[in-house]
Amino acid sequence: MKRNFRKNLTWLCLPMALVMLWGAPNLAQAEADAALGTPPNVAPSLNRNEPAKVVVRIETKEKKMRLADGVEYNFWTFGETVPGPFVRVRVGDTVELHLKNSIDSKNSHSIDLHAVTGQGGGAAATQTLPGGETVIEWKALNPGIFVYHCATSDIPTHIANGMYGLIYVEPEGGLPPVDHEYYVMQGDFYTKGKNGEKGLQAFSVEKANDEKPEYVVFNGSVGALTGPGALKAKVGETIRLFVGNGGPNMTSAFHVIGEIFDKVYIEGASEASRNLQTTLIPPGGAAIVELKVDTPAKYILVDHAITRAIHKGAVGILEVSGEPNDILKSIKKGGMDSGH
Ligand SMILES: [Cu+2]
Repeated sequence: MKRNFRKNLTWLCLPMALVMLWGAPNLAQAEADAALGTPPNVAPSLNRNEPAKVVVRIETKEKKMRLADGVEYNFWTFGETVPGPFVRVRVGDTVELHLKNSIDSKNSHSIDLHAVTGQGGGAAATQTLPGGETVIEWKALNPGIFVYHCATSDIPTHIANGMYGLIYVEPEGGLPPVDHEYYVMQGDFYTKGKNGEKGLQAFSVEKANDEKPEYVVFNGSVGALTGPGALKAKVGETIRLFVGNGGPNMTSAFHVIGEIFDKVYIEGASEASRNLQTTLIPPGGAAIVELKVDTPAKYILVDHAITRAIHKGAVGILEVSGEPNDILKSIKKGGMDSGH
């Protein structure tokens, strides 16, 4: 009898202890941590018909990473990647955003989300010291694809070091389903050493002010989207690319060699334009690009300001596998085989 009483007491105390440790669940409004996407992956579609309260947690970290073969750079990041995590919410949502700054950071950081209406896009309230955390709550009033970036002085330095990412505010009903969604973001980098100079490279304020980058890349490094990092699809599939530009300075002439964009939500507009070849993506801007891949090939993502692609790194590959067909045929070759 006594033993049973003790046993029952244990079972009663355990849930009480858990509530004390983690706080009582708020049954009035269910909250959920937003799933985040690690580039080149996006966060999954929400499949929600109603707005909700969502919690987004991002940590800023300063981290030495590869910029190119043999070239390292001390990146400042959201979530240890460049670009930072892909955030996905729905129009009408209330978003509680926690910005943590790693204890190991040497600098304060913050976040200005272009999806936020209000002072500094959240930057005024999120200036966060190393080891600290700030929290804002905001209403997602407008649907679309938006850039977020650090806005702590010196702002150009923080952005040039890699502090940017994309947040997608899904419209009511979302977008039509596709086979693949990918997350690509361009950025320009200003190293003291010239392009290709080996070793750990320091940031050059002079080159940034002159807007003369040594590197222009997709997803934070030369080759991030080639080789094992190439985006993949099969013939006949539909692909949606969320393409952002962190800058800080270069406007992207985004193009996929060998494909035509079936749809582009230019600068993230709500209405799509059809059958485009190249779309301009300004620093601090983004577009949604959709294409159906009709024939197998290694399609090449570029900034069509082509020096940046060929000599500064702005190249990615969309590798499409499948049976060859007669959409493009070689009839007679010219004895040279170096075209793209
Ligand atoms: Cu920062």
